[in-house]
Amino acid sequence: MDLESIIRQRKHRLTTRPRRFRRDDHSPGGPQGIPAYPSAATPPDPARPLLPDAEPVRLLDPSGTPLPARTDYPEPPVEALRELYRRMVLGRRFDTQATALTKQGRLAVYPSSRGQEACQVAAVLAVRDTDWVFPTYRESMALVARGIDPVEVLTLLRGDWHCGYDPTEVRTAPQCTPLATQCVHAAGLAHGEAYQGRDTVALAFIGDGATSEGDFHEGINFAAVFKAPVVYFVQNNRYAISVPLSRQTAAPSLAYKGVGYGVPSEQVDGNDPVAVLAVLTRAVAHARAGNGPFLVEAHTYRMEPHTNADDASRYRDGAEVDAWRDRDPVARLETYLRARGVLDDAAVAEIAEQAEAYAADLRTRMNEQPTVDPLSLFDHVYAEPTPQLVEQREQVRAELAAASDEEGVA
Ligand SMILES: Cc1ncc(C[n+]2csc(CCOP(=O)(O)OP(=O)(O)O)c2C)c(N)n1
Ligand SMILES: [Mg+2]
Repeated sequence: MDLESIIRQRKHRLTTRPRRFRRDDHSPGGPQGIPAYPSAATPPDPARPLLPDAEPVRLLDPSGTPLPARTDYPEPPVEALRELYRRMVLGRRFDTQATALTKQGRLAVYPSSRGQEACQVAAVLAVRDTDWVFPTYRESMALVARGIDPVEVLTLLRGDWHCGYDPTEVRTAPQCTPLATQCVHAAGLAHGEAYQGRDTVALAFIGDGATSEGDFHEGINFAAVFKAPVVYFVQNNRYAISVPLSRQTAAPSLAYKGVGYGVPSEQVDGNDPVAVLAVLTRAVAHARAGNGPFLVEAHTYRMEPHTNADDASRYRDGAEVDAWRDRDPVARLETYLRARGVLDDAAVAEIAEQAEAYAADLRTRMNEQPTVDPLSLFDHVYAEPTPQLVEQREQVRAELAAASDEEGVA
């Protein structure tokens, strides 16, 4: 093709391609046909002060007794609370099974979220299937509570090279190990979705320690400026591996970190499942309504070591762990639901049975030897493999072929 034809073709493509957006389309009104995307000029939700309550929101006391009702955080419907309980029981059983699988050599590593069941499960119940979730390595329980196959959830921790599930199908990003990177991804996705006129909310999980990372600050700042519908959910479990909260921040609450970016925030008792669901439901509604991001800090506790490879007795006292055992979120919700008359011995036994069946199925499937093609190690390293990579691939292929010949002879 001569130069003139190429230019003509390019010009044609440029003029006929649908206009995507211009910089000034960020103003209310947006591109034609797309509902107004709230901009920095949109006034903030007047009902939401930037500062969180001085005390974490709590609707049940640690024994499961209801506290006075709050008009700002109405109690979720009882059916939702019953389902929350069921998924928390299943989640806890999943968690103990995953820890056992590390001891059997079936998982390379597992970061337990025992003690954080209220946060893990209520968070995914507060969003829709069409919303996006951005988890960290700690959120395996949240992902199974979202309905993702537990074997797919554990694929990465088994040592496979991919995350097991299809992120676009389940609208859940791969679990992030590099701290806080998911905060930026969530801001970008939420911005894009809102810009295209969809009311998707992005829920980004983050730990207390990771709020010291630059990506957390960059993500929340971007989301605030562009009013991207993100809920940043900080699970303050008191430790970043061995580093206690007192060495992480001098702020009175991690929720205060939202204020500097113009993001309204709230603190919640992270071991009170009813309060976590109520606070996150409102935070998600705030973001979905076009008011921009929201930050929630849940005060909770990691009952187990950082991962199965950690020895927590080297940096924390057993008495501290025991004190948190008394604030167990599963027992707390069970007591409350029994008192409300929506849970009895038979229902508790049935849910426990479901949890056992769930764990047994997980055990069986995790004990099957995975079939992984060793040559897939070389896929997706570069779009065009380098000569060295081609050579190494050939070396491995030849070794595998020789090994299978030997097996055949023996
Ligand atoms: C950028 C980066 N720095 C350091 C690490 C190592 N690291 C892994 S987990 C972790 C602690 C994170 O603590 P926190 O954010 O409180 O989450 P938690 O593990 O308690 O859920 C650290 C420092 C990492 N994964 N990524
Ligand atoms: Mg932590």
